[in-house]
Amino acid sequence: MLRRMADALRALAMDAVEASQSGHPGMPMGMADAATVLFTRFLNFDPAKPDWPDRDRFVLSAGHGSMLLYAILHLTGYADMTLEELKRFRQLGSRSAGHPERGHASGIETTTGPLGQGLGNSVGMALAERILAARFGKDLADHYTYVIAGDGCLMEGISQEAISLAGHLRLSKLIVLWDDNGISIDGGTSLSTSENQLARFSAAGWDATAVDGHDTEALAAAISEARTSVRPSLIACRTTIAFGAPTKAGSAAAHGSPLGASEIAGSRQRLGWTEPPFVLPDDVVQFWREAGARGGKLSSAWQKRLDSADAKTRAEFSRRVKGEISPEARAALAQVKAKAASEAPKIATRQASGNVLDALAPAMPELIGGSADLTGSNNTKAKSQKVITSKDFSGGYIHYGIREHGMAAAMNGMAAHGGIIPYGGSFLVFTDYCRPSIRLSALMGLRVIYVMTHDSIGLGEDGPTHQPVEHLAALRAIPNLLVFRPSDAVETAECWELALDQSKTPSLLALTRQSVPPLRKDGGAENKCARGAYVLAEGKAKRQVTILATGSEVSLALAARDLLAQKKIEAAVVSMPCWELFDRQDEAYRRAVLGEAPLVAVEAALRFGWDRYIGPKGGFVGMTGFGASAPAPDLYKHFGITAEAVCSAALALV
Ligand SMILES: Cc1ncc(C[n+]2csc(CCOP(=O)(O)OP(=O)(O)O)c2C)c(N)n1
Repeated sequence: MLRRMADALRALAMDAVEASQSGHPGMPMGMADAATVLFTRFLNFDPAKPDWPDRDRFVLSAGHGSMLLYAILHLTGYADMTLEELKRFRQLGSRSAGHPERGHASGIETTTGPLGQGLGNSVGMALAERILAARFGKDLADHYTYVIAGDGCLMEGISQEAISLAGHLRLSKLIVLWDDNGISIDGGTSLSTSENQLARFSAAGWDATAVDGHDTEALAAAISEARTSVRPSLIACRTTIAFGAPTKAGSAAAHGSPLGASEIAGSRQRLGWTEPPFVLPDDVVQFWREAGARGGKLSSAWQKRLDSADAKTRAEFSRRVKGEISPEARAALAQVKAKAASEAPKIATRQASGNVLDALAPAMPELIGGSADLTGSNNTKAKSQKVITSKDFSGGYIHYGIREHGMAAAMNGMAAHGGIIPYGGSFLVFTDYCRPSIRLSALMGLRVIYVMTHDSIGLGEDGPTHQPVEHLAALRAIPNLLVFRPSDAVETAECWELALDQSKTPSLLALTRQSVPPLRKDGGAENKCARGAYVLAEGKAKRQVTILATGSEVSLALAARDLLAQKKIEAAVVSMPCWELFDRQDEAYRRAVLGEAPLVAVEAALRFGWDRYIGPKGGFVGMTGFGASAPAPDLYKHFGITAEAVCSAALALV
């Protein structure tokens, strides 16, 4: 029966790809046997309760094989993946998008398609399980993370970061099934790789074994074995792409285009599948539904365990899974804002961020921090945070190593898993090293917080390789990402509060290495950064010019305002820590902030993007190219980012 159940997946994949004349039939046909074994014998899931927190997680990292997942979701009884949805594969508004998209249908744990990302996410999911188990015990958190990955996932650089982190942390409940079919788009994988993957995984601390990916008993034995391992496990499933297709099996021709009518007819014959397209035999459906129903008992038993837990544990677990901010965390935020306002420290915003974390961490155990080997520079580790190790997952801080991409993908996995709010640090310039994952945080709508310090030429001597100039613009271009650039300690605390409050949006804090003067003396109930931009200093009489600034340049704008005042020019200064939030405000507010007077913007970065506020005729003081290696004050002078320059730019407009 397993074979016929797998053939149902093959038939649905062929038929859906044929119907839409688009998609990838080969991978689902090749991995159908392995997926059938996994879903019928091992994976704990409940289509009636897709969000059951202790379900096993399944990640289709080879997202181009999306039909494999959709067919399984349909057959196991997920209500929203109807046969109609399969017939509308890849059509506008269908749940069965080209690649699996989190949120489009229940049972899709994460968005995949950019190869390797799913594998990276799975490391975060497996880590999240360990962290929750350390706090809540096996009764509430005890599940596996299974991945299907292809050659492409393993070739991508991100896989190295993911694998090596998982091996180091001994994420023993992470099990990867590799679709070892020797084929990618250009042809045989021998065109481009000759790596010994088993040796590679072993070297990273994994168990690695190979099986015939069409032998269901061998697959089951390998998965059983992997579940008992003390290390993460790779199972190389040797498969034939488009298994069953008479001429295209085993060839790249089956990868990314419909098989065509005659090849499909031939496949049906070979497989002994006599049903017409999208028709499923009752007995096969029944077996699949039974596999889907397996989890009902498990999820109810789990629910009983939660219900019988003590009230405090129950409430805390539920709060964390819902992603609600506790009153204790709110109080800590209020306190740290008030403290920043009253003490008015002249510190770098990275340090101000560190102060926020020192206050927050004890009150917010769900906050899991880390850095890609720049902990001391990013100020990401709170004093109270214990380091998470392979032997002890009860801590709150992860040394991700020099693996920005792996860190970001793992954070996406943790956020997608639920129960955790991840943040992680690096230098702003290295957002380039993890941009694909940042983009996916945004696309999926995950609360992931990027703490990116050394945010301009203000970092000084490390020079242009380390000085971001185009990064703010590039990050602001990503939809559904809040880019914050706070100007002082109070704004930093406010921006942290806003980032934590976004349940469906990632945030990035761009923070200075260098000290900045305190600008805000009020740190009360009103979060001024919440509107994205606000008038920090108004003109005493009618404004003649408005200066827009972010982060470390807000103090320059204020100094320029003083210079202008000496020349009897009335200038207002607008602090603009978050463009995206400002753009969401109503027109009246935006107009009131920007005013009617000519506009000058100052930001130690490229002008790119600023024209939307200042217009093509507006003044801009910032960078026009790469930075240089020198002490920060010399660089600001050298590149002309000074109060005098802002003053001149303003004078040129009034
Ligand atoms: C980062 C990234 N680069 C390129 C692609 C385009 N692409 C989709 S599938 C694929 C080949 C993948 O080969 P493999 O994982 O062996 O899948 P199979 O051919 O076995 O289905 C490529 C290059 C992608 N989806 N993501």
